[in-house]
Amino acid sequence: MGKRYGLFDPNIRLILFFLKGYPVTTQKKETFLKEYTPPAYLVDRLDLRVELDPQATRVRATLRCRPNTNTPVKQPLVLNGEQLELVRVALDGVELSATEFHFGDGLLTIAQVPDGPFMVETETRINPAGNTALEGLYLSSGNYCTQCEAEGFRTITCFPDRPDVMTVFTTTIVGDTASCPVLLSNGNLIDSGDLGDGRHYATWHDPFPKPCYLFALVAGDLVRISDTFTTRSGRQIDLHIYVEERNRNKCDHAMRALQKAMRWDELRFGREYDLDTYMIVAVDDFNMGAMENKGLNVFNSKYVLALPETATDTDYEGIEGVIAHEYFHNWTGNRITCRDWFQLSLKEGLTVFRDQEFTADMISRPVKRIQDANIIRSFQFREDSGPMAHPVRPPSFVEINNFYTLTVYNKGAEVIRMLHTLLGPETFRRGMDLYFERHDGQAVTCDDFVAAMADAWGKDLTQFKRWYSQAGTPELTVRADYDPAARQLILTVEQTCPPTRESAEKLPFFMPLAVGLLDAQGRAMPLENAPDATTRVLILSEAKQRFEFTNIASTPTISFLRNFSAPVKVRLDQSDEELGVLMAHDPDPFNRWDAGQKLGLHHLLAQIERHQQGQPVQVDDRLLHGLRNLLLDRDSDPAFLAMAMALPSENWIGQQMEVVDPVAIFAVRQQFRALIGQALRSELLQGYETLRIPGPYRYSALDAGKRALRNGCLAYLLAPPLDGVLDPCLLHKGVHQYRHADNMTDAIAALSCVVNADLATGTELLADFHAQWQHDPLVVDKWLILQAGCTLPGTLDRVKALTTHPSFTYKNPNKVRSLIATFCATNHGQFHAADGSGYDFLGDQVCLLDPLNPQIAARMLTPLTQWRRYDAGRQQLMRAQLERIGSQRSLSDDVKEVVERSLH
Ligand code: B3K
Ligand code: ZN
Repeated sequence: MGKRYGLFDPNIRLILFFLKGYPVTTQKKETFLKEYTPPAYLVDRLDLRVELDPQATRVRATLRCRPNTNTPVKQPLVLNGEQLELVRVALDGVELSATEFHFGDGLLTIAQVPDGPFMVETETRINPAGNTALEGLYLSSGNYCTQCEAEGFRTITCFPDRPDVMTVFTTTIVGDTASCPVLLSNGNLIDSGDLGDGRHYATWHDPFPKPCYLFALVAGDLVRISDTFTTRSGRQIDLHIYVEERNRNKCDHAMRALQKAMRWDELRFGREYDLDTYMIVAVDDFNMGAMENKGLNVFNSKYVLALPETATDTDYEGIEGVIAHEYFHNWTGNRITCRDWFQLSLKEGLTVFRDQEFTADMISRPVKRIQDANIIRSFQFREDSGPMAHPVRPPSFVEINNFYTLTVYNKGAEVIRMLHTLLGPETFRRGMDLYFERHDGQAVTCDDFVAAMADAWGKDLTQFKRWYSQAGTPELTVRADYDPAARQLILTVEQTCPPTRESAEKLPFFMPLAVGLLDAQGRAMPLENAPDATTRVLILSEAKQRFEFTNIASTPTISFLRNFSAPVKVRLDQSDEELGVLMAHDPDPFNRWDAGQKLGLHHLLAQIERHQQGQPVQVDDRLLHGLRNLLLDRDSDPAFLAMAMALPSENWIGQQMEVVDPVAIFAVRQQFRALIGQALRSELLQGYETLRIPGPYRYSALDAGKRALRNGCLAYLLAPPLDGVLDPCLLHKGVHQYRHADNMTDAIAALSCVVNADLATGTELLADFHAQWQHDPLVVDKWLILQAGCTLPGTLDRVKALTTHPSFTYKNPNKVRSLIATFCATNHGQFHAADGSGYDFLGDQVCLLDPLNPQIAARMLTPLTQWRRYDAGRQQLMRAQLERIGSQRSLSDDVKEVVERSLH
């Protein structure tokens, strides 16, 4: 028997011991936007000296402070400081006695400070090896790294840990020469040397004032991959990616992505990089994707490392997008930052919009738009209708880490996109330029951003700002009345928005609705007031509004909400015939895709009802006909066709149901896939053969699209019939592809098909896969994902067994996400088993994770927050788990906030 890990891992017990050793901080209170007050003191300069030691790192800080002129009344100096041991405090060079300061409840308070500028020095001790929360300074694979956003800096040293205090940092790192040959921090290296005692040091100076959440420190045994970038003004920037030796050969794609992002930001937004060096460090243990620390990004290795044989096309695309996102933060986030954390979307929504635009230019605009709209509809809408619903600018929070959400990020990006649609690209760009010109070097609010846009546009955006203050997804009801005699179409649009925590009554939103009309033959009808003659952008601002279309020669088919021009739900009755016209002819690719989704949804929902009544599932000919046309389409982008071939997601189907029946949704969707696989067998086989790409693997958008479509064909062919056995010839195709693939995309696609079709063969191939890749953590994640996502019976038991497998550890967030979140958040058919076993499992996992890593524990809880959407039996079982978690003796603020919001 192998070594036991998991709960009984001796290392974990050691860590629990260290956690207990920390001073206990009291429970956080809810913070409110309306209570914002400017900082009483600013810190112009911070000199840090960090002497690294795994258990006892010594941090000496010198803060040059001055009173903030905006605060009239003299106040004590209050610095944040948590989970650290305070050794010494001095004011203007004089050590303070115990009565001259107070340290407790996460704050260091010095009551008496001089009227003018003054200097505070502190010495603190911290324990990076005991830090499993991965916030502040911690160790990953033996290397030191930091994560300070949002409030991690206060666990490194005492400081006003708030983004509106912007400081010039100079950081000296002292470390063991042998184990930490590399010592990095933000900005430029200004000094380094040997200390003669087995240690060396490096001093970094960052000339750009920044909030402390952008501070970073990295130290360890890393290799450097370098290249350069020449800016449009001719400056040469050194680009370095730091990784562990074993990953040296996996950085080419990330480096190219960085160079592309740098060029793109110059061309599209006129933004040039400012420092002389740009560094990226890849670490395996990281709570999220990456972090935009000034000049020194720290990345989850998942978003840096790629080789054709280890990374899929999706990974390649993800790397390009995340590298770009963090790079774009240099202007939207770092040079112009947030005044307070309520303004998080100021940087995140805007930066997501920028990375979406970048990826659209790198791959395909329609494909990217469909992907992003899918995220909103499948996941953000769900968040918006659950207990964690909050506006893009939340009015309050207990733990800010719980508000790094789809709403702040992705809906925030949709809000920016609506501005882009309303203003048009040129005016939008002028608004961006104005924003940069006005606020460079400042910590500002979402209001400041919208003001720049309003000024560039010359119109008032007061009503538009409701998107920042009202949560919930607006629902539009659209009625179309065509009068052939008057050749007139009237669209009547009504908007409502369900009540949410922060506001029961919603005022109407202001939004652009892009609309086109098609005639019976599918031709675009010319429209008056339409900039491109066929798409008109209606501006909805009232609760109910009428829009007239004149000179409309025949009954039109309406293409509503083109390009998903607003993040809303739409009710517009359209027949299958109309959807067929849109599916075949809509010049707007988003709506062409969406028409197919609507048709699929319509049939799936009807069959789910039949299934619930015990009747057999059938697939309508119209749907098969539509899918066949897609398979025979040789003109469209294969990536688009791959998405059009996919059935609506289980989440999206669930959102159309009054009471979500996850098991029925899963079963019917599976049967649809199997029935489609049988009915279109020859077309799918033909597609599978003709889409084969000759030659070795190369990542390109076109090839990735072809692989996606081809693997989509394979997935339909291998969809297991619920009441029968899969044709062994087809299974063999999957096995063959897995064994002969020269790249991870094709290998994993085939393996996934086999694992979900035949348990015995799947188990055999999984063992082979593990034997081959057990030393590559990112590939092991894929191995876990396949098993946790397996839709054949018995997955929960296999997942439980995997929690004690040597390849799994609770200390690595990627592993936890791969195993636990894949099962609980994506394997709906099994997680929602009526006996509550899935919920019970998640309850256990959250309790187990919370003392180790509260951020990750709180994320894992998401599926349980949705309990109100299910039938009474499931509601009770899910609720019971939330209550069980809530009753744990010591619970993090992160998990407590999610549990409490979910139950009350
Ligand atoms: N700004 C970071 C996220 C920090 C999350 C803190 N819990 C990554 C990003 O959005 O680019
Ligand atoms: Zn970001």
